Amino acid sequence: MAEKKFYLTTPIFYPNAKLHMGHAYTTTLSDVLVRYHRHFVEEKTYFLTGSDENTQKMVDSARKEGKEPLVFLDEIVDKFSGLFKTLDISYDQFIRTTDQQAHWPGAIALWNKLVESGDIYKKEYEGLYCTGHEAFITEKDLVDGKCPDHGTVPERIKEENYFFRLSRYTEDIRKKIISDELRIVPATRKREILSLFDEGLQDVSFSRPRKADWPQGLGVPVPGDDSQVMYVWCDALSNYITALGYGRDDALYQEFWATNENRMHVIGKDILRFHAAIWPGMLLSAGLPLPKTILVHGFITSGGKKMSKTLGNVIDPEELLSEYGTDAVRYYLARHISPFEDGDLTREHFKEVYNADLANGLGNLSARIMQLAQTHLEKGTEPEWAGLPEEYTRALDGFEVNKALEFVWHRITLLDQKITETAPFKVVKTDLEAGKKIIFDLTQELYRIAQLLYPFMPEANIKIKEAIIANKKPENLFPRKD
Ligand code: ME8
Repeated sequence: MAEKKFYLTTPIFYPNAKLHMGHAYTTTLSDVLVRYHRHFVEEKTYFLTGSDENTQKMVDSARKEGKEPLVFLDEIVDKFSGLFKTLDISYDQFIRTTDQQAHWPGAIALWNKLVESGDIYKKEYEGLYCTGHEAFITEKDLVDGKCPDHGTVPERIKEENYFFRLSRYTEDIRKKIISDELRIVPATRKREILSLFDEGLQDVSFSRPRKADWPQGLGVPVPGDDSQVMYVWCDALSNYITALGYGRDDALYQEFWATNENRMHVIGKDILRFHAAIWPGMLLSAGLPLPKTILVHGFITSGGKKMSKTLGNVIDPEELLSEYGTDAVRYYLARHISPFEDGDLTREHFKEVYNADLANGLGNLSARIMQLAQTHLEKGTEPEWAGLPEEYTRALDGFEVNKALEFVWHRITLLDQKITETAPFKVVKTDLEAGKKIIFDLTQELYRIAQLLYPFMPEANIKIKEAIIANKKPENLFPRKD
């Protein structure tokens, strides 16, 4: 049988500021799913992330710091990879949309396909452009003349653009979403996007006149018209196949997109329309296969409110990482934020969860068991692979990473109770062999728990397993925080 494949992408991030908690969330959720597929489902995986660079807001941020945009970009992208490294994100490729070798040939090839299908046409257009969204918005979206999401006054633009005939694909895309040929998860998001189709999809402005203050190398040129660059969402969405070599050396594209049934995008709820309407429209126009699944997660708030500098409730992922470590941050995001709804994070709740679930929970349990093992057992052992519990695989196959961890924590609670009930520390005094057998069994279950933690907490996974094999106490995994 042919080896099974799994292709997963994160959104590509805007490098106009450093990454925030929402970015850390979308990437951690993605990484957990990929690690599960790579390690346990034993599929050949390909995990793509990257940065969305051809944007006005990046140019604005660079200028504000007095930096050349391309220099500014390199610095920010370095910081992105730094954060991903600390978060233990196991991506295979980081695509940058200013990459003229990796990205541009594919973006141009795709554009040419849309032209061949008769879906690109020129039109004079007037509208309100919000740089925050990198999209046109309408008069009725405004509150006090401002974009309600970004609090900025949009720019009135009148220009001649190339348009993409998205309207033509309304019915095709709608059918595919209804039938789950293009699966939108969860169902609430599927309903939300389908209601947009009721009004019919509008054609989209797909290019912008090249701006005088954009350096060479920024903005993918429209083929045959150097005065225009591709609209940033047109160029950004194509990253999912350009990175695989579409339009240049397309071996990976064939392997992970064209012939692979298991290809998915993870995105946040604010960019659903781009992924479930514009992107499928582009692929249909080009005669290319659509993604199979789009997993749409919610937003992270803090104290029930959007994180914002004015409210002072911004939590920087780097800050949590340096205080609590990689596994703790991954744990919180995977267990305490639902992948399907909005979730909340405050410093107080993080600490509470850390102390309860990690310091007193997993950390204390490992220390207790290994103390007993080290004292009473002669050597360490590694249990046979027992396979994955059904509750665990069911949760992860349905992307419910929080449920999978709930299941693991239930096993942790049971194991804790087992120590109390069987009282091996007493038994060894009266019947040494019976006591040793109990302790041995405890180490075996602890080992299995550590195995199940692999996709979520790669460090704890290794440290606990190593301690059991070497029959020693693990280092203090999660020191209590006061
Ligand atoms: O949208 N909680 O980039 P981006 C959870 N470049 N997720 C959040 C969030 C929050 N508070 N805030 C943002 C872009 N996100 C485009 C994508 S893909 C072809 C182009 C999520 O840097 C947001 O939903 O603004 C999105 O999925 C991701 O962070 C990247 O946001």
